[in-house]
Amino acid sequence: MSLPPGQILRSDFPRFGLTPYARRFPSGLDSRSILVTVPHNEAISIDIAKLLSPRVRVHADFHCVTTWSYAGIEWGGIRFVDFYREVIQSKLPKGVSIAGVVLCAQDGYRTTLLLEDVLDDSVLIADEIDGQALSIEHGAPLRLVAPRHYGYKNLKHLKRIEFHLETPVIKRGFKAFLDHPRARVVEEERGRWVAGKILRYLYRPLIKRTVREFEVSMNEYNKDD
Ligand SMILES: Nc1nc2c(c(=O)[nH]1)N[C@H]1C(S)=C(S)[C@@H](COP(=O)(O)O)O[C@H]1N2
Ligand SMILES: [Mo]
Repeated sequence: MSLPPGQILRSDFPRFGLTPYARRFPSGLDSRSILVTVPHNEAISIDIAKLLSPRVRVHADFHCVTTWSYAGIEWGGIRFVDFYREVIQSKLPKGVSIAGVVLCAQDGYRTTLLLEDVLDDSVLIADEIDGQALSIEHGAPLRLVAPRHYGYKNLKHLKRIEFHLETPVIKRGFKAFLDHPRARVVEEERGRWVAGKILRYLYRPLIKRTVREFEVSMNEYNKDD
């Protein structure tokens, strides 16, 4: 199997992220509702389970910016592009065109994607992994799946999607350096300003500690239950 540049295959699919989020867990695991905002409109709540958009299954590999990859996941859900056509397009005032989205998660994590990237056929709002309901580890109850983009664009515990007229900017200063507006895996867009080839070596040493921290937090959460 051939991997994208700089990636190393793992045999497991770890719970992962930025460590401040390791101890934050989702609630409302049975709900498939998200809040949606479009310009010049009130936020609306959409129940994904009630949409006409067909359910699909997509096979994909997962690539974290820190250089680990996990192969052969089957995600289940609806295509973002179908959701966009069914729910969003009719709510846009005439002449208005969307540039990008801000995705917001229950744990406070946020990320952005360009509209053209999020409307790609491979992008899902997913509620299943390998034929099972999404686990807490991998983003319950809903997660964005964008397999052509690094893991950090694949937001877990999705609670709100904002549609913006301008390319959204949510990270400034040092944090902006970690966040590429597109983060395409084939282009090795790991971050801004510094080449992906260099970032490989800065990120790789963080993997072990991060996996451990997320694992410990998950075990503590399960113990309290
Ligand atoms: N809500 C939320 N989504 C998130 C993160 C997070 O910390 N919180 N981390 C991101 C990063 S950096 C990665 S690599 C993937 C990890 O997904 P996994 O835990 O299913 O392996 O989730 C992404 N989405
Ligand atoms: Mo990541």
